[in-house]
Amino acid sequence: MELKMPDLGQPHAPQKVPYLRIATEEAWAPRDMLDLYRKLFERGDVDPGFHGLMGFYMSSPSERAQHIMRCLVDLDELRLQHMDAAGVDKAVVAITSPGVQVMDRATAVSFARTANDELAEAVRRHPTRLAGMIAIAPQDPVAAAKEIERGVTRLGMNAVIINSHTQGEYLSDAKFWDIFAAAEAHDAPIYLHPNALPPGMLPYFQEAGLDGAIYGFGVETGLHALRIITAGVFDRFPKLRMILGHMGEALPFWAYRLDYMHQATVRSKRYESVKPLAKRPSDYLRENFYITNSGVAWEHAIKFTQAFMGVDRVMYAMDYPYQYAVDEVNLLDAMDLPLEHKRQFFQSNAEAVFKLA
Ligand code: 1DF
Ligand code: MN
Repeated sequence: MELKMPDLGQPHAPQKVPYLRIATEEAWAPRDMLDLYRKLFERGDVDPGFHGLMGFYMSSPSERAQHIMRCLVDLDELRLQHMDAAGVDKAVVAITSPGVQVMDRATAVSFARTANDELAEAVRRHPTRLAGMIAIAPQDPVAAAKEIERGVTRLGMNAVIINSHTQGEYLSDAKFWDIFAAAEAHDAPIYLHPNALPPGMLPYFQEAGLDGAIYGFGVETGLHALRIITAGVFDRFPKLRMILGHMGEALPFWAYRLDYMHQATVRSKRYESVKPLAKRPSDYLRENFYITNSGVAWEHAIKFTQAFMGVDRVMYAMDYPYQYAVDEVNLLDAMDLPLEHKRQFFQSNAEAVFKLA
């Protein structure tokens, strides 16, 4: 069998379908966060990955950057108009990467709160069209845990967004685990979304133009998820659930090798940091994770991931506005899948994971 890459034709409006389309990795930016970013860039000494990412989008005259900046700040007419044109019934919105994770601790804690209030208000304006994820500041794990509680109990949000590493630090470090305890206690899945690469990783990718969504994002976010798994987080918090975009950052494709080599590493006692786990790495992927297809409108990859994860753990995402490609919706509608599996992919898995209905 030949696995063809899809051809994207001229966009045409998606057809009416017997399921709702719920997009689950949709980005927004509070205007005052962008104002603060602007000040950080003017000051000069910012993280180079952050500068290469948001510094680009906020200053480039290119059509792509201008379009993205216009879309990012809107949670009303423009966004709903774009959703209508793409046939997206509901968007689960999260603060765009890196959110508050580049800020100093106190600023990040207060910015996360106001961003969540602002997003909750937009969801109240458009309750049938929007849902939100809770932004937190990992810089202050205790405050982050409280914000998860507030987001779930007061703001009606049922998932948390974390934009990968926080200033080069990974959630595999036990100092962050109050965040996992709160997410588990409130049954709020954590969407582990990409961030710009940390300084030690960046040059090898950036010099080839591969640091961003094309490749670097997936490598770094996949690494982050694996660090969480191998640190034993899911043995300590067995009910904790996480979500990965971009086809699980390719981890399902790695699963066999991860299991084999993890066991070999444990047995040979090669690293002090690699301790035995209760289960295989692939078991945590299948039992504690959900995966979205953000960025990948490719039937073969989606079917493989469904076969690996189970059809109830793979969800639709558009990654608006970074990949606003209306024709991808048509490709996904046309996948050779039973209607019930399409409904799970586009609608009912997201309703269950984000408690939407
Ligand atoms: C890009 C892609 C930027 C994704 C994003 O947030 C993002 C990009 C700043 O193309 O630069 O979320 N993405 O998830 O693929
Ligand atoms: Mn994204």
